[in-house]
Amino acid sequence: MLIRHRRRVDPASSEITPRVAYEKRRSLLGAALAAAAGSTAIPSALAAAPAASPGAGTRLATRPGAHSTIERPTSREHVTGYNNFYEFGTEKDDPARYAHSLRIRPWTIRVDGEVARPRVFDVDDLLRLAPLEERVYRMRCVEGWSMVIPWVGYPLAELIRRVQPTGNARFVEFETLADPAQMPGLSSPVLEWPYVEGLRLDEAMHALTLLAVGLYGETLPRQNGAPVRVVVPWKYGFKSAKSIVRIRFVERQPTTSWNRAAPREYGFYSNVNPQVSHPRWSQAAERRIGEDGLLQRKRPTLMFNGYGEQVASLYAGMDLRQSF
Ligand SMILES: Nc1nc2c(c(=O)[nH]1)N[C@H]1C(S)=C(S)[C@@H](COP(=O)(O)O)O[C@H]1N2
Ligand SMILES: [Mo]
Repeated sequence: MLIRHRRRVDPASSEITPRVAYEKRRSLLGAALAAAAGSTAIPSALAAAPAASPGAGTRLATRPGAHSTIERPTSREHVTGYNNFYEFGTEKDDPARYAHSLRIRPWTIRVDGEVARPRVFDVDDLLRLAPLEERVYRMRCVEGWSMVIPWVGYPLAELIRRVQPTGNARFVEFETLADPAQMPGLSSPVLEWPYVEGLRLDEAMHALTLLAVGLYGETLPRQNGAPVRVVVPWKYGFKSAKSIVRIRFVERQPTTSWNRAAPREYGFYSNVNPQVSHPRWSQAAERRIGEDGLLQRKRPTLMFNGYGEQVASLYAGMDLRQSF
């Protein structure tokens, strides 16, 4: 178990992937994606008014949102070709290769627990729940790489206030799809399925936290967590759960998949923090995907992934070495 786990997170393997091999994989992937896009082309009218049931890669009408970084977005090829989505395998190109089997319609999200108005949302209603914004966020994986991704979505708070959390709701648990018929990675016990993540209620309500339904102006590709996921840009990537089927409001801090798999390595908070090393490597620097020439220097990792001004107050008085 430890060996399998080690293989997954050791950043060295991706660092040493020969550039030529990587480029070749990328171009194959690009061709596959182009073919897929052609076969699922949808009339452009949908951009103005999302259809009853748009598939993946459908144009969305968005407006620019707050908090976007001015850094150059990572190429779409990398954003959709270099992924972590263990339900489809543990290699970075597995999600793009295998996620085609994910059925994204019909899709519902059950929202329940400590709320006055529990509800089952159809994903197509979620697409219209609030105005769709484009938010360009830096994202940092615990493995030591980062990307800049132009997400489409709206604050998760929009959904949360509609279900009216009770006074007992202190945490939010996200449960994601676990269907072995659609997800070949579930045959591997690398994590306990379903993949579960969680946030404190105030983190979930924070203006930066998105319910994401798209990227690069289109509905989410399957490998990025279609049809709906969360995006929490000041935390390591694994907090941003993909392909969510249930959101539960609870009183106690939920047990999460990564914390259960390796409690010493993955805490509940998992705020990006260059001062707290992963037990097996430093978190002080990161490799920006797409800039990974062999001579490219790493970038220093910023506290809260550079979003400290917005989120540091959430953790006032907490020892972030203890609550890592
Ligand atoms: N359901 C699910 N969500 C998940 C994961 C996963 O394996 N399963 N991986 C996480 C990790 S480790 C990262 S870095 C991000 C990657 O998101 P991206 O591929 O869209 O960039 O998704 C997160 N969400
Ligand atoms: Mo990650």
